[in-house]
Amino acid sequence: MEFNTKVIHGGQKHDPSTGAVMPPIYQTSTYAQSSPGQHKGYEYSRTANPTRTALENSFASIENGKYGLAFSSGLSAIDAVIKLLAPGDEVISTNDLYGGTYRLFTKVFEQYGIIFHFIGMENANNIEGYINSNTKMIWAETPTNPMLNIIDIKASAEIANKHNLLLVVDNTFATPYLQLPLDLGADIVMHSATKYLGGHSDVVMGALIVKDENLAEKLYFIQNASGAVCGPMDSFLVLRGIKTLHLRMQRHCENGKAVANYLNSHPKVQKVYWPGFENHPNHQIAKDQMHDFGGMLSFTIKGNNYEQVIIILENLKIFTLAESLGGVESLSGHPASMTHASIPKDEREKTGVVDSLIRLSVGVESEKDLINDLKNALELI
Ligand code: P1T
Repeated sequence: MEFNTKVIHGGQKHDPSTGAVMPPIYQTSTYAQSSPGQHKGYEYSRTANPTRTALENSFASIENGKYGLAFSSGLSAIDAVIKLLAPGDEVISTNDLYGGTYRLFTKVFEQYGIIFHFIGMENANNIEGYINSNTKMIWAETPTNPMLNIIDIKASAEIANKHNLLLVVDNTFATPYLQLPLDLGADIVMHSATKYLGGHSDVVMGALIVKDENLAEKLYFIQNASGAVCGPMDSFLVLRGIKTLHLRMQRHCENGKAVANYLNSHPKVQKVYWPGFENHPNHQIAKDQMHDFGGMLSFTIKGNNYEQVIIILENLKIFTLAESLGGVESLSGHPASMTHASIPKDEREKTGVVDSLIRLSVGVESEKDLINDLKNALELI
């Protein structure tokens, strides 16, 4: 099946009891047994629930994996991955990543003796210098949040393979419509399904997808043992969202390109971060590993003036100032005070998260209205 068919049919079957085309929302915590241990494959909904199973099969299908796992949030999916490790193990992570991931690594898992190295990964060769006998995992986000840096997945996978490390790719910004990390050699794909997979800003959820059975078994064990699962209603909503992922992503990409080009030519804009520009440092890698460039971008204004940025953010009418991204509606964000506030100022400024940086999640509205909205707000400074 091709991707556009997989988002609708991949891993799905009609409900066996009624023929329902969409899986029912199995709002149940438990399942009757005719005798101890005699059941129809479901015992307790932390372990498995049929609506969640349908979604997990869809996750596996769209990412070209074999096994999918759904969690209560993106962060609980990340939490499950790090629980594969033991005290003393080391992780090499990109230094430009979602602030909540950084907080989970540094404030929670460092307490349990896991060591994280945050490095620039724009040049994959940088990774090898940090590998030692305790290194177990490489954590990559590409494109990165919020600087839209691109990490070469294939080159990172070659390094991971050579040193017997797990390569995890947070595919939240790209989605499988744009890139397929497992096909490029990654071991685990992670998503904040809250974003493009759900697509309608009405659910918080996380996803993991793997090919390897052994790894899947370890992760299913952690999913059940730690228990950070999502409910059947949320599973239903994300499954419904995935059915239009290809249509939404196509428009996100078109609008993202239009907005990036508009901002790039605006006299008050200092710099636009978007991987589709030929002068983006890893534009060629983005072209090779992605089908298009997505709907996320960030920009700074000339003079790096915090007050002016606040004026812009307060006066955008169609772009709503809010955390999150990837929904049909356009959102604006101020990473320094919102999504990346948990990263110390000197650390975040090293990667470019300065006070005047604005992040846009470009939605699927009319391109003309989005550009006018930005034009009107920028006129006020
Ligand atoms: O919010 P949650 O579903 O727990 O997912 C965390 C997460 C993980 N990875 C990436 C790349 C993310 O962007 C996120 C969540 N990000 C936001 C809420 C945000 O506005 O950037």
